[in-house]
Amino acid sequence: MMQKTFLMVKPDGVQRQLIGEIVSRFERKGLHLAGAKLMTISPELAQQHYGEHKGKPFFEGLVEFITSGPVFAMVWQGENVIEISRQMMGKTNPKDALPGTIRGDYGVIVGKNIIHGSDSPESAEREINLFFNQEELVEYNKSMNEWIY
Ligand code: DAT
Ligand code: MG
Repeated sequence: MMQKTFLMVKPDGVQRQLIGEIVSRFERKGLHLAGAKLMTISPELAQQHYGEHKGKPFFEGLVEFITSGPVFAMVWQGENVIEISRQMMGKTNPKDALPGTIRGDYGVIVGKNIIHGSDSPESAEREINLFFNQEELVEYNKSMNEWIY
């Protein structure tokens, strides 16, 4: 199933200079970059993005953290990209994330877990539309794709 997903290097990942490392992992996997930008998230956007967590004890801290510095927002495309990218990110809490995953390799605590990724086709569509305009998403072919599919 060809899908798109929304992935984002969080402020901790940007400050720790992990953008290149993270992009590189998805590129080498064979996934296809459809859009990307460095941006600062407004409190309004943060509350919308994390709307499902409103009312939870960590919500205020989560909004404060995600707005605390620039993030690197991305759209990636590929067969089953939502599930594949979640696997590559690792479990939400870095203490449970396996070595070899992004959170397992670079994170320590749940509040600073380096990367966000959509967890379902519905959240992917919602989050892509929240962060990107249609014209910011680029359609193009890479000849390498015939060696991946
Ligand atoms: P994920 O980012 O793996 O989709 P989530 O949607 O359950 O995880 O939570 C969103 C973010 O909120 C998560 O990346 C880090 C933060 N978070 C989740 N549970 C938390 C907790 N118990 N304490 C502090 N922060 C938490
Ligand atoms: Mg989530």
